[in-house]
Amino acid sequence: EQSVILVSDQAAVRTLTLNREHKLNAANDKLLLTLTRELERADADPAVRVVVITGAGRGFCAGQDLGDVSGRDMTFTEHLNHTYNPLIRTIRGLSKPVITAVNGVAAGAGASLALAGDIRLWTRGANLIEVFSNIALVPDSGSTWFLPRLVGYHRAFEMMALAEKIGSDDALRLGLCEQVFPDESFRADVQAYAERLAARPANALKLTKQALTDALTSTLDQALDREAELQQLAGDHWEHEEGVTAFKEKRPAQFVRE
Ligand code: T3D
Repeated sequence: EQSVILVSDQAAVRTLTLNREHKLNAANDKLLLTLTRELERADADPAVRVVVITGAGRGFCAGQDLGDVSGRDMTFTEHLNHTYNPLIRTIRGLSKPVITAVNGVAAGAGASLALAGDIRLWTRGANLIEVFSNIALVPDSGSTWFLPRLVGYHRAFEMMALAEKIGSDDALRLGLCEQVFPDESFRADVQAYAERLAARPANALKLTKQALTDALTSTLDQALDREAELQQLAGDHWEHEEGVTAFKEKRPAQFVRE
């Protein structure tokens, strides 16, 4: 049986590819649980500095596999707590940067997954649909948290209520992605971007992710306290010394040590 998640390493970048091409990588439980496990494995592997999540074929992820819902022996609440919620929590809690490389349509929970990355890279032809209301469900897997923080309540509500397709130009304008690359060179462009990120100071990036994530739900006072606490951890790390020394010696800093 073909694996639902393909795992490949190039340089310090681990790429996890959703692999249910015939259904635009719609998610079944096996895909969701395997993806979560592979993210945890990538986090624990010292050779990996950046993780990329992408899709095989012409889609990124069409959300929940609708063929798998009826006859399920779990309630919706149980199902979300068993599959999607641990996945999104794992991405947001990962100590390494996660790039979602959105190679095609991202719909429903697939849209939430696309938004959950630390860096979101899209192909020109990609699009995102908060498709849940088409089947009279509530946006889940973090969409209700990510989207209003990016576009505000009103635009988020409109996107969710009308389930209209957002193309890459609008996504860039609205802040749903950081970069748009041509379809033809997408895989190579994502790899090059990921390698650039992998050369950055890993400890400082880990702490930056923690600081930003905490600040999203804190007061300014709390954020200032948290910065002061995390800055100590950054300042005590060899990366900081290397950065300062490299600056003084007028050479590029070397943040990767074997
Ligand atoms: O716990 C819970 O279960 C709740 C969790 C919910 C999370 C959710 O994600 S709910 C939302 C579920 N997703 C959808 O409702 C999306 C359904 N799909 C679509 O609306 C469209 O397929 C797309 C807009 C994503 C893409 O359209 P298009 O025209 O590019 O492709 P297509 O022809 O519709 O799809 C291609 C094939 O993929 C097709 O199969 P076929 O006819 O060639 O055999 C289609 O049925 C299949 N497919 C696409 N999405 C799904 C799917 N099969 C199962 N589940 C899907 N979600």
